[in-house]
Amino acid sequence: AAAAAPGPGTNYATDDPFTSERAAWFRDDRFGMFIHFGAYSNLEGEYKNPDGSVCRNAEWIMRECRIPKDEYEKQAATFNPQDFDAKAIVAAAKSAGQKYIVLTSKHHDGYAMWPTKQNSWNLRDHSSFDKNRDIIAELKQAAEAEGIKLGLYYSIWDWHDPDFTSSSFPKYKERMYGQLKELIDNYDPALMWFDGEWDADRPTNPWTSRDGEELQTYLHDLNPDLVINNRVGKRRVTDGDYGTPEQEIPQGSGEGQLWESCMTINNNWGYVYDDNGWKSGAQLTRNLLHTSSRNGNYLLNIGPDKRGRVPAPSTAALKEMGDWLRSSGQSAAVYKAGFPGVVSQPNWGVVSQSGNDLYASVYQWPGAGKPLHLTANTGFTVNGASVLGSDQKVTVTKAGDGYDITPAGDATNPTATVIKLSITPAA
Ligand code: FHN
Repeated sequence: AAAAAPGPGTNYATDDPFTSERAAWFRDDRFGMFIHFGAYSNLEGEYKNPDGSVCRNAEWIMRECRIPKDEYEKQAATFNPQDFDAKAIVAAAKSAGQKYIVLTSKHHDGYAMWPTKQNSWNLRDHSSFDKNRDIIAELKQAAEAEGIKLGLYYSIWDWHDPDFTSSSFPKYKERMYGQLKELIDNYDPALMWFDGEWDADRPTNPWTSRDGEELQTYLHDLNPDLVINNRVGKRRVTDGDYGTPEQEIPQGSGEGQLWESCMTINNNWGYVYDDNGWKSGAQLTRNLLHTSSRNGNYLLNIGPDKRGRVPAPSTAALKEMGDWLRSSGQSAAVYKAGFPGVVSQPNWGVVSQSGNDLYASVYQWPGAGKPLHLTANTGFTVNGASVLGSDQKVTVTKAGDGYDITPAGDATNPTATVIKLSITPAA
């Protein structure tokens, strides 16, 4: 996945998402929850072949394990996520400080997680789940009650629909447009997160740049405020509103195009019963600090199990992040904060800027008696400095190409120590 490319962020909505009112919430909120949940979750990472051999995968299990369509359909018919608890998921997002949620409404296996009228390959018509429940409606309601925005992921690539071929693609497209209209009419998402736009085979992907432009125009006709990722087209800077690096945190300033880095907490997007590769809360928090200091958003994934339950280590990591953000006002380094125009990023941590406040997050202290040095790119004066959550004195002196910062005594926070500098830019 390409990192956010610099350039004018103009798109087919004819405004610039980097400055538009429409995308203001997305720019400010910085931190979202991704949820990979679908018919694949029912297999929990493992498929037993008729010969007894076992094949392992997460949300790609249908294709990578070459599960025959009728077999995959058979297993999906037993899918019963009876413990899916939208309120608990929203509470987990809230505990992390996440401001929006993006749920996979349809992944590459084509299975719709809402009662679509376009086909019967969906959670209501092809499962053992309560026919009166609609998990997207539940999530929407729970999110709205907590002031959290709902976004929906939708895969263009479809392994299940027989019309997903070059020759009968128009028929598929019609159903796809129908499904997208249902999603917007039923759940009024704030954001659409497309995927599966890339060139691929088995089945080949006939999606073109032109298809992306048409779709974006169609969606903005339905809801002019919709925020859309760049995989609606072919990830050009003009496709959608923002770039989508995946499992990586790009360097650079992020100027010119909005971006959002999506990442897993363990090693898979979809649930895998023995995936214990959990990243630590401190690591995830630093990733979030890093993205905001580069004008990016962080979309952190959870993969509920076949009953719809969120793995406890995910919930714990999310809470750890939120606890850190909430303590001592450290969240100011993230929300509404971005790339610091006035200083360069240091090698001992990251700096973000919000108005005339700089937030220097320290990961690595330079050594006893040595100051933290900040290189200034433009002239400014420092009016005040403090360590968030502490009343210790911080000395700031002009030095070389910028400023030296020295807290009095040990200011170590195992996740990051945030030093706030209030500045006045030179006239
Ligand atoms: O193939 C998918 C993958 O399963 C997952 O959904 C990620 C999330 O960004 N996107 C795709 C790969 O780019």
